Amino acid sequence: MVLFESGFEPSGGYADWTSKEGLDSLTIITTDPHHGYYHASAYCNGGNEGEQAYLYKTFTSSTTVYVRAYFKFKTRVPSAGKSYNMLNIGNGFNDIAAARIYSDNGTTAAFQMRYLNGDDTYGYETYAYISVQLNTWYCVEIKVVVSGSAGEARIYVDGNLIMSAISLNNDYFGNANSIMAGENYSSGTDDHTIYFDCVKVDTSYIGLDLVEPEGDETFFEPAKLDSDPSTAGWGEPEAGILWYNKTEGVFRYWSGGTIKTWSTE
Ligand SMILES: [Ca+2]
Repeated sequence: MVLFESGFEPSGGYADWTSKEGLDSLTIITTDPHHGYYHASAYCNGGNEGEQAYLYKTFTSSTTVYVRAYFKFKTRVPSAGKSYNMLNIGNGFNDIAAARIYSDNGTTAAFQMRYLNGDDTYGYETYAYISVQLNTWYCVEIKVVVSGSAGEARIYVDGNLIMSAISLNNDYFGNANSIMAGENYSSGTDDHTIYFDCVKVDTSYIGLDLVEPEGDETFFEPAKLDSDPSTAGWGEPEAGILWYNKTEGVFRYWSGGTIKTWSTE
């Protein structure tokens, strides 16, 4: 069951999120979307330790929650011994599990998982086999199962499970009912930017966003389509990118992980 979804379409805002948090800069821009027309950009100026610029969303609490988002790290990796925390599942503002990138040398970075295990006590696991590259979109997904003894925290990158912690005691704060995406306690003192897009929360595994369609197709800015084909008596398009297939003469759009044809029914 989908609990929340935001790709910042069709109008480029974040009104569907609960709040923007942190003192650093979080903006919605069109520079380099993973999908559609808009994406988020979180910038920390490096003035303080533990800087924050992120979007916060609460939803119906659940024992099992997945969150998936795409991230592109701009500017620089964390300085030596530091991390950028870009995605969390929590209960309120309390973290249950987080996806981060960590650098031990200030030159290369690795994905890292932080997970609750005990009474406000956290464990860490670092996956050294992927060297995180700048200017590259990564599909990052976290799974948590909340339990006093059989809790789980897992991280998938680009559809591959890379880290798992099981048999956790992670119910100290209660069930999962929130996510945080962007810069949530970035450490180090270097200014940097993280782009993100295509955020989805579900009670089941989400996986990769769909690949770009191939063939004789033309993409439109969704905001323009909102006003145009409605004159033909068609219903409102669902959120997500729309395009026109010239060969078949139909509009198509992404919804629920599949390609659908946009029509009156
Ligand atoms: Ca988008």
